[in-house]
Amino acid sequence: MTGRPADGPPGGAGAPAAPSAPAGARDGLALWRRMLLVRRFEETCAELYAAGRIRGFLHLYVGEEAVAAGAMAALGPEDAVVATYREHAHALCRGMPAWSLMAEMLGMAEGCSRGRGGSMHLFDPSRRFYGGNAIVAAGLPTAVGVALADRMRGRRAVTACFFGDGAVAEGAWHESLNLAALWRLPVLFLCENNRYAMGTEITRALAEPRVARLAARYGMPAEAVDGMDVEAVADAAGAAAARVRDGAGPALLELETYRFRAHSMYDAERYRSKAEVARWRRRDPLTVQGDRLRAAGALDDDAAAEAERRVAEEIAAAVAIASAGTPEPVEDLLRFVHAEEAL
Ligand SMILES: Cc1ncc(C[n+]2csc(CCOP(=O)(O)OP(=O)(O)O)c2C)c(N)n1
Repeated sequence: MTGRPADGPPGGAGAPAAPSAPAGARDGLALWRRMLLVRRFEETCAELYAAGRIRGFLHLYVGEEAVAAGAMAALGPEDAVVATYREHAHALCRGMPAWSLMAEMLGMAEGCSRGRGGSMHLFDPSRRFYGGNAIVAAGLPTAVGVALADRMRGRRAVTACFFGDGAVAEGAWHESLNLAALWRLPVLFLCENNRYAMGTEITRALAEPRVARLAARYGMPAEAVDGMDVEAVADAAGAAAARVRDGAGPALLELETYRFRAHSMYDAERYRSKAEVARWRRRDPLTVQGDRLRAAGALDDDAAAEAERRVAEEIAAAVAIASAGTPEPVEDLLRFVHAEEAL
């Protein structure tokens, strides 16, 4: 089969027992489960990459899950999302099925971008998910454009725009914040401040390393938030998104987080110490939320094991479906290079 199935897995066989949770849920256990799905999905991607089944670049989000899971819980289906090249978590938390992402990773025609985009270009217009983007800061002008289009069409929607601290040193970042503030566009800027842009530590790249302070100079409300705590992210994003949706203009959250793994699959990590990584690992967002749930009596060993089992099942089904997919036929290679109508 060469077509792209709308939503159900191709053929139905091997369908996940539990489909990916829809975006927008706001309950502590659901947030923890969503982070668990992202973590295990990416661990599986790392294995498939090592086995040579995923090619090209692969940037993992391990350690940063609270940001995507928490922020996405503040959005509804009418809102739009623009992500970066480290966007598996954003896609999963937006409710895209794991199998369509996995098929994309393996370069199959059934993948969410027909196997042409790979890890860095996940896309799903049916969920208003306007993609990952390989170019640092390129999502910001896109997000401003989407927000402008929504306003011109009279839609009451927020565009959530994720980007890294590395994007802040780009001209496009400043142009986008300026225009969004000047025209009071409904953009929620979400800085995933993991302290490093590849091997460059933030204080070596930014004269003002407190991104929220920079954003405030453009006249928008901006605050720094603990990005290892999914509840803190969801609270801050919920409040900010509500103001943006009500027409108050753009806002920015600087989510302080950390990536536990290398920048991409190959990176000697000479720019940071093992002790620093170990220090941040003690604040693993899964542990922070898991401990909170256990203390409240909402999670125990049995429930955790059951959640692990369901996630493992969903991912195994995703890999099976993706593995049975169709590599793009050679005769189709020039399709979509130009709009179909133009051919
Ligand atoms: C315009 C542009 N310049 C340089 C690069 C090369 N590059 C890829 S990732 C990266 C670092 C980006 O760091 P950050 O925005 O903090 O995101 P993170 O990787 O930390 O999630 C750079 C410089 C690029 N992809 N695009």
